[in-house]
Amino acid sequence: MTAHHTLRQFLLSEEKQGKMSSDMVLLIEDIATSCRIIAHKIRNGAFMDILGTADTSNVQGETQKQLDVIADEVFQEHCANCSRVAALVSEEIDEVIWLKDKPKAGDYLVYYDPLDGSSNLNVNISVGSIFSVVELEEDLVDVADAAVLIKGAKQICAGYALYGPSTSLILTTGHGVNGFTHKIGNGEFLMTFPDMKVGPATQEFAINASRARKWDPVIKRYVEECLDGTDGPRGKSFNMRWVASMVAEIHRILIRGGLFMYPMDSGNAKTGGKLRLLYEANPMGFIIEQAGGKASTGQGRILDVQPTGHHQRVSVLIGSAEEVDLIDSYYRDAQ
Ligand code: AHM
Ligand code: MG
Repeated sequence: MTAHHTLRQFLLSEEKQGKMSSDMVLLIEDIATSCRIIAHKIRNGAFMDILGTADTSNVQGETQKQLDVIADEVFQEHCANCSRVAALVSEEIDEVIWLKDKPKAGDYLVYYDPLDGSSNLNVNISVGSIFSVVELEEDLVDVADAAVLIKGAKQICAGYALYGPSTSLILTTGHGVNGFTHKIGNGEFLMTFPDMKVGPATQEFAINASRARKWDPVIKRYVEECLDGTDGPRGKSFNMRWVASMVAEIHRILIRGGLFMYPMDSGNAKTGGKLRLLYEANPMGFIIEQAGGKASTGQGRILDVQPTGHHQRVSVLIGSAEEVDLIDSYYRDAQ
């Protein structure tokens, strides 16, 4: 049987090679602990009666599940352990959570969605946690929320945990993408997916087709051409998937290629799209780019979008490079 490296062995070896700081090792370990705890709570959620809705809504006006709130508390508690973390930005919390009064350049900002896809919880379908880390660019005399509005291109770490049939932890620190699986029994994350790659070509795409009437002409054209199969301009058959859990869709793409789309359409144009830039689109974009794929808004690279708000939303096209390039070219043609 293959001997798998533990997450700690991997992190310490990366630190030794100068690929990450000792503070980043500690922070990733704290995030991994959060994910272990959340996985346990999800697995036992039905017994604890926590799979349902909380009597609260978040800043986006979405009704929170009890586990959204619990998962956020777990992240807040554990991310605060690393003394270099200056602030947290959570999907579930309106304000930026400042942990330091006078943050210094190089301090970490952690953006996270503690439980993505939580509408899937009570039907026992995969959900996940997403996280992203950037460094503060300058010392702050006073904390100011505008300081967290940093482009995704500056991320120094991103990852997600997928709570599926097994719990996976996928990580990048800008040196490729590596995947770990939580081993039931000893509690370790062991490396099971080293150096993950997204192939350039695919015959699979994911989009919420119930929104088809709201799509712009480019997305309509792209999807119609895929559905035309071997008789159409693409000359090949496409398969379609929709889990309604971005983490599960991105994980599938990392394993076997594909394209994930949540574009801006006439139904979500007022907010700029559905998915959030800082803690959904940016970390997934960084991971997919590090694996050789692409991440675009249709108007440019997601990682180059200058954030204007910490809960900002964005149009998302992520996955195999040939498909993202094709849709980008359709947007250019349409101008
Ligand atoms: P959430 O952060 O409130 O869970 O919303 C994000 C999720 C993504 O995981 C998923 O891709 C999308 O929302 C599903 O949207 P829809 O309800 O349109 O299927
Ligand atoms: Mg989310």
